Amino acid sequence: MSDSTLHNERSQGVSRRRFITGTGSIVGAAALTGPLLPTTAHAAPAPVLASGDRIPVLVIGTGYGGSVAALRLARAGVDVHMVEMGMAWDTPGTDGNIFANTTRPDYRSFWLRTRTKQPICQFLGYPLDKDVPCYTGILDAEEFAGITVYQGRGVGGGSLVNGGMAVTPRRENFQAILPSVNADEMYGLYYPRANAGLGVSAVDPTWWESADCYQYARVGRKHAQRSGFPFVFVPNVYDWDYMKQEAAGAVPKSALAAEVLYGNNHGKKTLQKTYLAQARATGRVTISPLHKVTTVTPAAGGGYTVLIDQLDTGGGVTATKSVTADRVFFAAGSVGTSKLLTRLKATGALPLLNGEIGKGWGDNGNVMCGRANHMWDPTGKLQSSMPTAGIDNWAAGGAFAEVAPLPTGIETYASFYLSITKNPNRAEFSWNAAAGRVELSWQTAWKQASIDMAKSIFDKINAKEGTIYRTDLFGAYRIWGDHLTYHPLGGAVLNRATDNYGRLHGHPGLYVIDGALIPGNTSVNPFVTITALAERNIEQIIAADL
Ligand code: FAE
Repeated sequence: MSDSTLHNERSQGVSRRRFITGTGSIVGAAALTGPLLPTTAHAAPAPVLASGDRIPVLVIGTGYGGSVAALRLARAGVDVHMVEMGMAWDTPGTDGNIFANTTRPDYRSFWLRTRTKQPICQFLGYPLDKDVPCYTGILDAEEFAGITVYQGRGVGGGSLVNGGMAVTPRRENFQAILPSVNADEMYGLYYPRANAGLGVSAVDPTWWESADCYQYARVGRKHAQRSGFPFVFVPNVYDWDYMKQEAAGAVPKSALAAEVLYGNNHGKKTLQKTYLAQARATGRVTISPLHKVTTVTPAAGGGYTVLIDQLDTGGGVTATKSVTADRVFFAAGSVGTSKLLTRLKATGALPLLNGEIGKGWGDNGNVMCGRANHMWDPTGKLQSSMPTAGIDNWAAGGAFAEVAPLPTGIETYASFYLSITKNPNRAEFSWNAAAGRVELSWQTAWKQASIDMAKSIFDKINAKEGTIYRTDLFGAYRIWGDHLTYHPLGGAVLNRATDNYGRLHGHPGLYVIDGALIPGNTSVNPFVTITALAERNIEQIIAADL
């Protein structure tokens, strides 16, 4: 302890000097005049990590779990370094926009691919994928043998690319999924805290009823209700006032210009605008983009040695840094965290992790489909890319279906849905030493359970409306988008691979704080639950460990 404290003070002194030279006097002065807080007298960590740094806390990943950890630790007076393998996404491209449009993918759109791999790969028989320059783009379509897992890459993680649907699950579903967590605390304290921190709000129902851009959702409601299904509005993190101004033509369009999958240039409250902005405002949080953690292993003098590859925008490694951290938070997302931990356990870098590492992974039961409506049921050529509603047949049929946009800019007469189902299958990550990679045991056939559950809604609607499924979205004559997930969950499950607050067994000072903690599904879209659970866990960790 004394050793590591000494190291700490020395390196923080260095960090502070670097920070002041590197960022100028205004921020430096603000940091110095801020309140003195418990763990250190030195206010600001280094702007980017340098090899040899000794730091109190390293957070791997800048998505929901990582952002919550950084903000709360910083507010408790702890200097935090975040490393993010993706880009900062704070600089416009030559077209003046930071992010590419969903309908016109370009070099910014995909993580190190030479050809796009769009979730909907065909339309009206035409293939949609196209060649793009290889670049550290924003959306990763990570391919395992049985499933493609879509994830956000960059400062803000999944918040950069997601639909912003901010759904708190029904309490009984949450209790069934995470029985070791006190639901009173979650629903009384941590879900409200997460919703406030994320800037979640509901769409104005009066505006929604008349807005052209939500005609597709009103058609979705009509069809759901005519078949007797509960249709529920769900909140979102989009700035609704901004969207109203978009609709009125008063501001640059974003949700109404089909921006979502490859980033949103204006109205979405991503983590960059919420948790991470507040974390940075403490003066105690630095973020190193294009830095990818490859190894974490116990350090001789206490704490953990972390190896980090610095990347260029072609994915090449330009430097490898070695830093020592007293505590490391794994917040690399369900897949990122699980892959790291599985490899580090198998290769002996973290030998004391328990046998639950890599287990309990699920796809949140994701399956997509489209329905072909009659000509008298147009869904509108203008569709907001931010969904507002879903069909809740969880109790009766095991499916919650998001009424999703298909923002093509033309009238498609299509209704499109992302269903979240109670798929019981769970996969496991394992280390393939010969191939030098982590594999996932998910099988494509396991999606049949999800298809059956989704059919509990859409077969009935089709029968009632006299309509059919679309077969032109996922490849020739395929009805179901059963090859992917947007919602990876699990792999380092709470109270199994970790204790009941995310402390990894076997290695004190290592924590998991992201979607890897959740055992495979959340019954609804997951980021509010990931955020709320992180809020719960970090509060306990700060109180008990720091
Ligand atoms: P995540 O946000 O994925 O952050 C992990 C971060 O770690 C990423 O930025 C990675 O680049 C980074 N990283 C990974 N490995 C490393 C490494 N080795 N070194 C350094 N950095 C690393 O994790 N959820 C909803 O609730 N509502 C929605 O409407 C919704 N729509 C979605 C739409 C799409 C297209 C996608 C892909 C996802 C959607 N999701 C939605 C899921 C949601 O974004 C996801 O559950 C969360 O982002 C997961 O949060 P985590 O903190 O676990």
